[in-house]
Amino acid sequence: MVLSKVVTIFVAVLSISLLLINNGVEAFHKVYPHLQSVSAISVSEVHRTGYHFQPPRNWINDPNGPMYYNGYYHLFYQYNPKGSVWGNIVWAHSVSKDLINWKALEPAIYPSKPFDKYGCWSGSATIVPGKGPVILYTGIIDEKNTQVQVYAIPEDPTDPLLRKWIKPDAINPIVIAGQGVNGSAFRDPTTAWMGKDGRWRMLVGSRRKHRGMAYLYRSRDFVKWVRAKHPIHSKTTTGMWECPDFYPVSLKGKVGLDTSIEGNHVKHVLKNSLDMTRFEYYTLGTYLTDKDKYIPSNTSEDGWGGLRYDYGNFYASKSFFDQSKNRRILWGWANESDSQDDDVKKGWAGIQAIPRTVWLDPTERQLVQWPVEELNVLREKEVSMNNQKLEKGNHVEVAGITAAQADVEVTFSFSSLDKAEAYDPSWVNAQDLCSQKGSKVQGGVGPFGLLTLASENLAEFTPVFFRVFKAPSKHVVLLCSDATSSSLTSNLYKPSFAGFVDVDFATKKLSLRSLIDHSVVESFGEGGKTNILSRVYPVLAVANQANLFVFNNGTEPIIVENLKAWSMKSAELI
Ligand SMILES: *[C@@H]1O[C@H](CO)[C@@H](O)[C@H](O)[C@H]1NC(C)=O
Ligand SMILES: *[C@@H]1O[C@H](CO)[C@@H](O)[C@H](O)[C@H]1NC(C)=O
Ligand SMILES: *[C@@H]1O[C@H](CO)[C@@H](O)[C@H](O)[C@H]1NC(C)=O
Ligand SMILES: *[C@H]1O[C@@H](CO)[C@H](O)[C@@H](O)[C@@H]1NC(C)=O
Repeated sequence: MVLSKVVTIFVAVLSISLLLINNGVEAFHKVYPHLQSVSAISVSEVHRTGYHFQPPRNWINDPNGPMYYNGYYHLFYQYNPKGSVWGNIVWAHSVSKDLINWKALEPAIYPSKPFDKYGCWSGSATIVPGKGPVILYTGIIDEKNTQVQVYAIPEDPTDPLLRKWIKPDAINPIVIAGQGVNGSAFRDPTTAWMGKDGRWRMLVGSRRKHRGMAYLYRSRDFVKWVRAKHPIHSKTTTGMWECPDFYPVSLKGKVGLDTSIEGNHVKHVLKNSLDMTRFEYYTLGTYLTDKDKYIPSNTSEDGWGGLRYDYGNFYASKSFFDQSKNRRILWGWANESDSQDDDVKKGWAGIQAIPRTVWLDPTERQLVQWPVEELNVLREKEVSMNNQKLEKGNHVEVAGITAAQADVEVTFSFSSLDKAEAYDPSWVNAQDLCSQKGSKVQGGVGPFGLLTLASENLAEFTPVFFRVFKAPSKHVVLLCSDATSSSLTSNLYKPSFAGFVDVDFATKKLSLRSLIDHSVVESFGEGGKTNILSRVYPVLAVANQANLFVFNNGTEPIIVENLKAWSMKSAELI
């Protein structure tokens, strides 16, 4: 790999859009009319990922309609074919046999009808028995961003790649906002499920004033949809609910379930992406099928401080049931942490996180996620470290792999929790705590963990680390992924992302896996209980100048019991 590869792709046609688009009120649809149709002169490769999903150039956001059908995984995603900031959105389409290597097809859905003339926004796929795959998505019908729901099916259901999609005029749009529903806040239909009464159900995200909500619609034939009297769930002060996702998880084991499964052996998950905070949260709960109501469990906080799939940069996520391997898979979008001008210069923006298998933790208090097993086929050179002791202030290199494109799994242990720092009950926000107590603030038990994308002299590094605190009746564990020192470049968003980890300390061990990929560090704490994705843009720690270390900055000595790290091959994205 070379330090800075700049591949010239196109002779630029700098077409600057003269369209005057009203400035979308929602943060995510913030528009930069002067930038949205500026095509890339060249694509800067230095921070492009090697094995995360991203197209060769341009802007991407939400994953859409993921599914497995007739031997292929399909990933659609929001894509600007003309530039590297949001705008001109179509559904790009890629297919894969293994969720890691992808082949790009022509965009599947793009504005072509009065009901989607101003945009084809997010949506979901449902495989309807006897009918095949159906996509429901949000069409934009005017310059005021009025939203309706649209029905699309493959033109030729026998085409294994499902290349062409049609939107029958006779039935579309299938849902309009209707009485009492805010038509400019009415989007992102979910995958549908079938109730015991034989009727299909699906949700559409919305808000009423500041109350976030998911409207419920029912249909017998998937074409005529009627809104239920009550939303399936709503919550005050949470603002617009984007990209709701609603599905069952099994009480036993990691097996995933078809979205229509219900009963005593399952819990349900409701996830929403909060436009006001640009973070997601989910609750676990009970789906009362007779009333078509969802009730979050009393162990799940229903609101801004609730459980998160990921405590970093991860939004607009969507899951699907993979019937070929009986698992549920979660996709999420990670945006950039640089500026729009940087994105225009580098010619691309946005990646998809590595798809994750998701299941219910045996405690039934949270979900657990883990990168799909197929990722392991990209592992090549392996190095390991065993029983390495780390005293306070030590950092030891994990040498011999391509540290800018790597996968590392490590288990740390320690012999006592006595030195854990006292926990102050006012520390309820993990991210604030991490920004106060970064890797440079020495502690008792921790901070210890990995220094990823580190330059040799640690002028740049992104630490991913644990820190253990002692509260009156338990220990509190913090996992941080701190971008503060990630780059010598100023003018970047460098958050100290963090989450608490629900740990049973019987063993005095903590485990961590990090997927390191040039400008992304995607970490899974304690087997996937607390996960954090960070986007970072080092200038020194790039390509073969990047290093990986283990470190400890707490007084309690830490043992690296077992560490395995791999150089990762690049995925094929053609
Ligand atoms: C309808 O939604 C839009 C977009 O979120 C918002 O600006 C507007 O205030 C909402 N209207 C009402 C009455 O809540
Ligand atoms: C939560 O509900 C369960 C029953 O479902 C009950 O046993 C438990 O005490 C409740 N916990 C709290 C904190 O209310
Ligand atoms: C460990 O703490 C010392 C003292 O604050 C600091 O100089 C050093 O940078 C820290 N190490 C890391 C990896 O943050
Ligand atoms: C990603 O970019 C950062 C920096 O600009 C913003 O602060 C985030 O709000 C944004 N996240 C999403 C989901 O849009």
